[in-house]
Amino acid sequence: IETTIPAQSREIWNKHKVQKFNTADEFQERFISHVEWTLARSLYNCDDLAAYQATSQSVRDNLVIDWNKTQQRQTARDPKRVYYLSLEFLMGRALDNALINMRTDTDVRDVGDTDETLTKGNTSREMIKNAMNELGFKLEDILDEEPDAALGNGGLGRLAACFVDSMATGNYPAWGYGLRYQYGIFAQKIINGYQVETPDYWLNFTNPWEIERAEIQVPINFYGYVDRGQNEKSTLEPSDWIGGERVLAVPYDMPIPGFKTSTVNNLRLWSAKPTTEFDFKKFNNGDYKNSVEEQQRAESITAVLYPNDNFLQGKELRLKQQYFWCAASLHDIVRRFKKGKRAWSEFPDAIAIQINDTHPTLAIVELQRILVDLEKLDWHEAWKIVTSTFAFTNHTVMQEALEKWPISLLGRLLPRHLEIIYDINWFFLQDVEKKFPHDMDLLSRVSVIEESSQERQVRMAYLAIIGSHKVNGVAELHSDLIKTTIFKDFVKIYGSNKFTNVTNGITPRRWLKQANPKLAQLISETINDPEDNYLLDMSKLTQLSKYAEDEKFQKKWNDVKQFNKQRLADLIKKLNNGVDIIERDHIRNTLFDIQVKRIHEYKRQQMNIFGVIHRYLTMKELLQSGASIEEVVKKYPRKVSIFGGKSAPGYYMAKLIIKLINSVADVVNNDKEIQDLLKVYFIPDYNVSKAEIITPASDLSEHISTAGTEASGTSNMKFVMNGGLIIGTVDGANVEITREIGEDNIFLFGNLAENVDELRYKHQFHNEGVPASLAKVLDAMQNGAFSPQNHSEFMPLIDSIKSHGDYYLVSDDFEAYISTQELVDQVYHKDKKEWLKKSILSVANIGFFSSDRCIEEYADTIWNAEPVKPE
Ligand code: 6GP
Repeated sequence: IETTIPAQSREIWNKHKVQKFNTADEFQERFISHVEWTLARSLYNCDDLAAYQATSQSVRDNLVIDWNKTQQRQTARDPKRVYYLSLEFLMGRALDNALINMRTDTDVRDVGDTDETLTKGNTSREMIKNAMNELGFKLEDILDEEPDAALGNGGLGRLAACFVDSMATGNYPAWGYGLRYQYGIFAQKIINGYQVETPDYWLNFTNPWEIERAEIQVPINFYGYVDRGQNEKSTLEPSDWIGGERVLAVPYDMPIPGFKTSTVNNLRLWSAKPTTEFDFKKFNNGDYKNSVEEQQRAESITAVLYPNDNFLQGKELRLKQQYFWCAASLHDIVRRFKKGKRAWSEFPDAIAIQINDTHPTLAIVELQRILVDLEKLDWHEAWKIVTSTFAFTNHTVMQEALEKWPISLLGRLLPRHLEIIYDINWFFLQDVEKKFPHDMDLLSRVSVIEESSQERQVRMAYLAIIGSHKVNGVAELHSDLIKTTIFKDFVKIYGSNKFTNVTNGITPRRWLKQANPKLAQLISETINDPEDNYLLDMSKLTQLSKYAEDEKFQKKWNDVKQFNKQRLADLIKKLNNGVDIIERDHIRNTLFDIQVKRIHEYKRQQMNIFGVIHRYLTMKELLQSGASIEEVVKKYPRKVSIFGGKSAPGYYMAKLIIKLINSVADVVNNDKEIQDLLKVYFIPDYNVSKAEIITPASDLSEHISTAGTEASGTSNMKFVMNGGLIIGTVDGANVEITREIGEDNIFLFGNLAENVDELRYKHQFHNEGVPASLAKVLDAMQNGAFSPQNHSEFMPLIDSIKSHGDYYLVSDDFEAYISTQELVDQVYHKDKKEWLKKSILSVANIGFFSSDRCIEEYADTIWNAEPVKPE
């Protein structure tokens, strides 16, 4: 590898080579130097926050050494590189994860300490925990000081975070590219039952996990015009894009440590800065303040994450974010490629770019622009390179999420890119015409330009398909659906080989080892794997099967669950102003029923809360007809319904669902007659670090989307991996989860995706009313049972079912939902052994859903990339 340091100086460099800490002692020394030198604090004013920062800095030091070596190794071997472009990386906290993944050079085991934690599944984490204790700090408290890196909305963003973990763990030479938002997803407060959004200024106390690369500044242009000289060349020839607004993109790097490997990959997040260019005209006119203010506006590009999940909000600033990030990332990728001095035609052999949904689609156009306008390649030669480089993952079939940008906006912001899009479309439509002559309908259906009545728009998904060599869905059902619905015409045009499936996965390091240390320990003991190798090969979990009915083992298994339920109850108490929702003594025999995810009508939290209301009303009826509490308990055993999730700030119906949940909680939790038999709680500000406490505590979790709407879901995998059972519809990855764990171990119900169209049609034209069980619920709501001050408060939820066609088919699935819930109660309370057996068998067979498997599939079938293993 090249360097400008003269040969004779290298000896000195090597003599003073930095070293990782390997022992508790060395860690403490490093910690104290960071307290003193990095934070300029001391023994006398080191609080938990400072301790968190000094610990993170120390751990980061170790990671940076491996990070540098990883980059050097990859530069030397020059393998095919993978770039994962995602507008969202919902990383959560970094420190605990780093402690679990990090390797010290000597892979420290017992360091002479007799603390019992050192004798079990020994990792650097235990070593540091003890070292912290000696320094006067509790690791748990220190970890709690870290704000979540909440640079994402939901499933799509968290998937990207699991992927970078697995790519590092699998030693893939892979980088993530995203944006460094100053404000992540808003913090959610619940005030009088309503969601209130407050800003998430997560960088407040500075972020020890990022390394600013201030020396790299990529100029990014917007607006302006295209110049093709005097004699009007064709748009296919190199053209100049001139003028407009200019900002700088500065990268911040986050080290991504693999598990049980010294590979540390990079997540590069771009931040917008003003240029140092200056408007001298304004300045000379004496308008110094305004000339600075305009520049300052540059920073607004990366100020805030758009808080919508599965929904397009067509704002100019969002399009600016997208281009800013695509252009900066491609500049970086191309610069790195050029260092290798290879021919352009080899670009696709050197690089694979995966685009996470359509948000990075402009990267396709930008690469074409770079190749044609700047590198002067022939248009078709360039296009061949582009299409062999990109691959596209679709994450939703929801119409309202499919990105479309008005031609007028795109053309103004990116005039040259619009020309290129037109040309891409032109050649594409010519090919279609050749294959399917005179099919005007087909041409207009697949055109990248939608000629709708109001405004012509660019269909980003179509552009993404045309510009990629592979298109994948995220679960089998979803990948089949996109081929028969939204992308049907493209299957006809390209053949079905272009379309493939990679079922989602989750990282077991965070979602098992980190979130559920007790279960992880029980597993490693039981399958005799003290080194936690099962976290790399989850098929090892099948060894648990033989203990599924072993009473002693079942007891241990149950104890872990009880511990985790207690931990969640403690969190809820803290969030609930110190008031317990469930009495301690009752936790053990209370079923924890959890639904946590973004609030969306298609995810049907409304059906869940209607089910709770139904249960409540029926219990009341039983009591009023003279039944004793004991008799009621027989039919409706103790249960707490826990909800959590954010609504997009502008999503009226989702916000109303949150309010309904809180209003029902208010009534049910304060009903003396019902006692502790039924409780409802909405956990405010659901995020990754809360999910780590919530997920291990479920007995049952709900994944009850209208069939065909949830592309995959990933929390379903997390809950099962933590020994919770699922109630769910035949949707997304629930289908494959069922196949893996067995249909006896999951509670499926409801209509199938194939029947949805017909049911919707029926609602439109023959309104048959709602089933009696649901009518009872809706009537109570309408009578103000949960809104005594305002009986019509929840009418929009009622109307959407009764009068507006029940698009999400709540009325069609409600009875099956209720009866399946009753079945759940019976198994849980009547046959605990059976329940535990299901739970154990589920974990034993969930290995398929490790994101390691998922990344391997991408590498083999889409990227054609190989790992680069450290020696
Ligand atoms: C989500 C899907 O809704 C979810 O089912 C899936 O598990 C997840 O992506 C990861 O693939 N989609 C989004 O969050 C989204 O915004 C545009 O799609």
